Amino acid sequence: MSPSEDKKPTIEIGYWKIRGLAAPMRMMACYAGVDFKDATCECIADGEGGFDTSSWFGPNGTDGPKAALLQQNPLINLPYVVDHARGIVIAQSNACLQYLARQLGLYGGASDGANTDKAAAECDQILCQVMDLRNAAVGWYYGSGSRAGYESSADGHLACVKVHYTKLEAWLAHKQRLGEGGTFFVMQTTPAVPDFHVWEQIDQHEAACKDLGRASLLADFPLLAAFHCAFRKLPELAAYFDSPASTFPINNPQAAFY
Ligand SMILES: N[C@@H](CCC(=O)N[C@@H](CS)C(=O)NCC(=O)O)C(=O)O
Repeated sequence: MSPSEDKKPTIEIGYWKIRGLAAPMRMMACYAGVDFKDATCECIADGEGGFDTSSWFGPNGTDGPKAALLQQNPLINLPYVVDHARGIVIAQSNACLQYLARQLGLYGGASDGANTDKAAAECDQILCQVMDLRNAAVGWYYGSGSRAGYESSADGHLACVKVHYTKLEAWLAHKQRLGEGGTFFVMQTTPAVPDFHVWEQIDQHEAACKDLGRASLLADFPLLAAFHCAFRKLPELAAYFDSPASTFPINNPQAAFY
């Protein structure tokens, strides 16, 4: 099922109208076949170096959707997840991803023989590992000061990406050695919650390399390359990849790359 704005779905995913941190959540909902409200806010560049973020913060900075959600969760941020059926409002990406994973049966589970506690611990570790990678990437995209600064710091950032990729590649090799699959990060034949975020980070870095005229980072990481390819072909994700959300910009326009 594809994202919908007009029905009244139980799950609402709120974020900027970009891929950023919400893409894995949108993918998970599509993968599980649940209808969800994709509540997007737009950050608009005014062309003079300013950015209009009032669709989230409100015209006065404290009178937008954020202010209303703050009444329900003092930690509110973007992304957020609301489970309307149960009156639960969640902030912080990993907490949102973990909540969705529990609700949608994407926390590893025992469906292909995995031990549930072991699978959940594996999910949590990979989620933390990929968040380290994402935080480094955001520092590069948004913190380089200018496009020139972004380009000149590319070597440094991409060397750091390779350190993360080396760990993730080794994890897949380890799963293979144990006879526990090795195509996906936790389960043998199906994705679990961290696969969605790892795929998104790999894909964002592939796009960044292409934008800079650089070669794919995956040539040295055959297991990550195979994962990136296998995940993209999952039939359950066809609706997501056919939806506008899959082609939203990667970052907001304050970034050197979006
Ligand atoms: N640690 C938080 C970071 C969230 C964050 O930095 N959100 C940014 C966009 S990526 C934002 O614009 N938040 C809106 C706000 O501050 O209200 C998470 O993982 O969710």
